[in-house]
Amino acid sequence: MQDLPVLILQSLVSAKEQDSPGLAKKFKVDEQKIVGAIKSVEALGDVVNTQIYQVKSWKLTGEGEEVVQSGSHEARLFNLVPAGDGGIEQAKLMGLCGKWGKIGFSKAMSAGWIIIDKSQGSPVVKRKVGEITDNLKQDLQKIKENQSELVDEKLKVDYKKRKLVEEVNEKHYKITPGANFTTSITKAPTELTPEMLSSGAWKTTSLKPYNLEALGVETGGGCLHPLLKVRTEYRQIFLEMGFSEMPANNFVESSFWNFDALFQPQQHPARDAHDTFFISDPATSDKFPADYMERVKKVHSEGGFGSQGYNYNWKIEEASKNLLRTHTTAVSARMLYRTAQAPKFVPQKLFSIDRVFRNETLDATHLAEFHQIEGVVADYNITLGHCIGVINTFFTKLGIQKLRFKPAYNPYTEPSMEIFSYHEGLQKWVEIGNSGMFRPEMLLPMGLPDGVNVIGFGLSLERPTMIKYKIDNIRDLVGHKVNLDMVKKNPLCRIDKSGTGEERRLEVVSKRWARIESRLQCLQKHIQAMGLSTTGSVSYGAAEEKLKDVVIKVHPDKPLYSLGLLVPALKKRFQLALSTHCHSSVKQPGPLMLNEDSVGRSSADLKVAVIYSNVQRSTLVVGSSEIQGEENILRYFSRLMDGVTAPGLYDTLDDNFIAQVDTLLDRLTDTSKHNISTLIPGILNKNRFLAGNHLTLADVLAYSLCKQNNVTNASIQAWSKKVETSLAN
Ligand code: FB9
Repeated sequence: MQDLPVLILQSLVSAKEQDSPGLAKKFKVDEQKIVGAIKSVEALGDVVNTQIYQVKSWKLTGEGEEVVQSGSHEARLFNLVPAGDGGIEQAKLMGLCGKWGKIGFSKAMSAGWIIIDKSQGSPVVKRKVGEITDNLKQDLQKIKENQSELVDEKLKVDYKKRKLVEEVNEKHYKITPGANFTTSITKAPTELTPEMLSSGAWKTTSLKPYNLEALGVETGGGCLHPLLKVRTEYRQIFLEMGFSEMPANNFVESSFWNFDALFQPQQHPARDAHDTFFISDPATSDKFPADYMERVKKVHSEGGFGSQGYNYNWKIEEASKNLLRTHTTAVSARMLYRTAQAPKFVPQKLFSIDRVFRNETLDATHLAEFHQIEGVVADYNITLGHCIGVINTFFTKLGIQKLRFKPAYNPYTEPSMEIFSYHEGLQKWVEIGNSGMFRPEMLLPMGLPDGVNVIGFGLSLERPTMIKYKIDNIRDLVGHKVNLDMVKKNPLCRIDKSGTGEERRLEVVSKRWARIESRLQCLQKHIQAMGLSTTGSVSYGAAEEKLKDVVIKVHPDKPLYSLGLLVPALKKRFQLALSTHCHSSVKQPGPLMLNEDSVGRSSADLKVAVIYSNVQRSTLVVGSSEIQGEENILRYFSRLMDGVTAPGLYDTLDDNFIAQVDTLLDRLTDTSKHNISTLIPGILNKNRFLAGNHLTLADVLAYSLCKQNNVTNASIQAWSKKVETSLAN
């Protein structure tokens, strides 16, 4: 398409304002193309001013498209019912319908199109009417052609419930001529060339200014897989507890260390190929400490150390078979044996987090391999109590308080316990690990001194990672089907050790809502006191009037520049009477709050009187209630403007975004912790505005705070300019 940006600029000559949907229709191109062209014109500096606004519109879902293609479920079912008295067996009819049969049937029944005749034993469905009109299909057709306004609101809500349509927030652009408006786009040269230097053209050529705001090319760079992020957290916890990491970098292990050393008998079911991946080449190992192997053979076959053993014919062939380790407890066995070789026993706290392999039936939470997290503590006279204690300390550091221990069985520990914790979100006890006291039949053959006990506990890395990143199918976490974006973009794993992460945030948000609700209640009480009802859609009339007659006490050193910014938007919605007064308590009044075409108070429907007075924080007085703080006064005005005039500054944003803006407002007002001269550039960083590419109340407040504190620098200046222009129009 001939140079779209030029066409758009030319369109601004005739009409002083254009918007992206209009331009898309005008130039019969996809709106995204228009948005792209607008962005390239925007990059030319102030040739145009742009403003984003959101429009809620209805879109068909996949199922909605299907209804438009082949008719509503109820219509398709009706057409399957033969006309006349014969009808069709209900069971046969449902057999003919797809998964939409049930909804089609109930809708056709409630539409009075069909009846069920149960008089002949098995129910027969018959037509109740000769023909039908598929209104649903027609309505969806209208929505498909962007004529959703032709469909009744209540019906649209019902179609939304049937997941046939969805409401989408479409972002559109409004553009107006900027300070340096022109229709000719001369692509300013971006490079100083030798020719320019030699020809002297550099003197007259204006080079394209560097766009220091431009987002650099996303530097790919590596990123940690979520599993490894959680591993880092678990490793940190072990190190904090004084554990040192075991070398677990050998996936291939001998049956001896994986099973025999752990006193797991050679006929144990886990040792057959159903559960274990045996290696065909090299099939066997032969490097074993002979004396130690002898002792293992003995304890298995005839017992010893007070144990009767398993009394079977222990074979070295079986022990020499190589396999993919089924648990990192094999590594613990090697490390405990090495510990036992030391001339003098040294207590040990060891951990490992690495891959183990089990030939298991694959399902949504099990693959043939997973990462085992294992902790081992070896010392004189440590008990099961120590085991429980260590495990409690470990999980407390994970923010998991309430643990339960259930007796269990492992071939290499006695007693053994499964570990359970109560999961608030899942509202149930979840098995989060296993543990036990390693058997003397395992420890004593190694040569560990009498009296040395060893506790061990283990869990998987995958399970906590899936919970942390809300992944319910392990194939979305590991394997070739993983979407790399999830890997790249998954947030930092910050295990909230206070164990109240999500709840904490919800608590904060609910506290915030409680505060807002309490403000509302006091306002409503105020209205009631004025003897006016607040129920139903009775217009508040006088009460509402009262709401829009406000006095704002402002300290002259902290003028409300934010209100100044909102005046153009307020004027669009109200007959605004804005006046500035000075209380006798202040010597030097602050700047005048101007509204050049301010109407007289008598004909105004929004009266704002600013009184410079000796107040700590700016205070808005409405009726008998007060709102303290510039950030809350702005919330008040944005509620008054309810998003019609100032799209998306605050109230009309979705909850999460409001919470984000709220956090920004708190940070901006909490000067005890933040100095805005560093805070704002820090937040701005690569964004156009404080909360991203979208102007919000946070920018309005920050703008005012910068002016109040004469904080300025290049990035703040550029951003302030954008805030002013965005709100000026
Ligand atoms: O990880 C497991 N569950 C788990 C762990 C953490 C979690 O979320 C954290 C709170 C945030 C949620 C769940 N399990 C162990 C329990 C079950 O999932 C279990 O069904 C599956 N287990 C694996 C083995 O499956 C055959 C998890 C894996 C497991 C089991 C036992 C050990 C290690 C891993 C062990 C051991 C051990 C025992 C004694 C001495 C030394 C080691």
